[in-house]
Amino acid sequence: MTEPSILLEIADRVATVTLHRPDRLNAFDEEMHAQLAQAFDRIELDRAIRAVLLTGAGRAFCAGQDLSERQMGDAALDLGATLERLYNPLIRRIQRLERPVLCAVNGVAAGAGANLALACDLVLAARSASFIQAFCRLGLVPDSGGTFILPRLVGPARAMGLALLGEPLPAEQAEAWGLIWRCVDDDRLMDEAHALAAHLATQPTRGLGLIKRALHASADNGLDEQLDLERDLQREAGRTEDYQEGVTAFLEKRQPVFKGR
Ligand code: T3D
Repeated sequence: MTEPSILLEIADRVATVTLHRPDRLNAFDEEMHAQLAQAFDRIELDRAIRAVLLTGAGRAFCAGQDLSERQMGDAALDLGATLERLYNPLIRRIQRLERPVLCAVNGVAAGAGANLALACDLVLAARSASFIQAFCRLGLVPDSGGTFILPRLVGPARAMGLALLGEPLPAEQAEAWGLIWRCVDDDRLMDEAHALAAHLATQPTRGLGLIKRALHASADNGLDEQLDLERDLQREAGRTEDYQEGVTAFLEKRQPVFKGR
């Protein structure tokens, strides 16, 4: 029987998704894309899942596109079409999922693998991990949201350097530059990632989803539009059961028990 290229485990309201082609450094082939899409289909439908943890099996997080699928010298190969069909929907659904998506970068993250990690809401990386905008080495353009996300996270000068040079950015530097949330010791990565995912899964899920929506929208909005959006989203948040619980628990001087509703 062939090994699955995506592992999906659901426990205690957390869905853990593992990219699982370790001998190819978890590079994306068509089958891994298909299995990852199925995993997200399941996560989107299951409202009991309140946090997602994405990581990689073996020594790498993800080496981007599996280049052995691109050796055929096919003049008709349309990479725009593969972005449209495979990578772009993946990035969009991570950003639009109204539940927190945490990425544990366990090793090198290259090409679309780097930008997949950076599209997640919180990124923890092992100290030995690195991020490589490998596209320029192949004559390609950073994709999977890289040209949008990188300059917003690290500023235009560093984004340009990363994209034009394709040099590995070590996890510690990535943290210092504000590219990721935190760099942790390798042997602590998965414990810290599981603990953070478990925490997120007990929080006011709808409120967290609205926070995601507001912060993503701020990339394109002016202050006036953003103030209007905050008004609308706060109205929605204020109607949740979790808001009622948060206020009640505060006044009763106890820990809140949020239900994600
Ligand atoms: O095509 C489209 O649809 C457009 C979309 C493009 C999106 C993209 O992601 S383009 C960018 C593609 N990715 C890369 O260019 C990265 C290629 N990989 C590397 O540069 C290096 O492997 C790493 C820096 C990631 C890691 O280096 P290292 O020295 O730790 O490992 P290695 O020895 O290079 O790799 C180990 C094995 O994984 C090796 O196979 P082998 O020799 O043991 O049989 C290597 O060929 C394989 N591997 C690594 N990356 C890929 C890969 N095989 C296929 N595709 C890969 N991307």
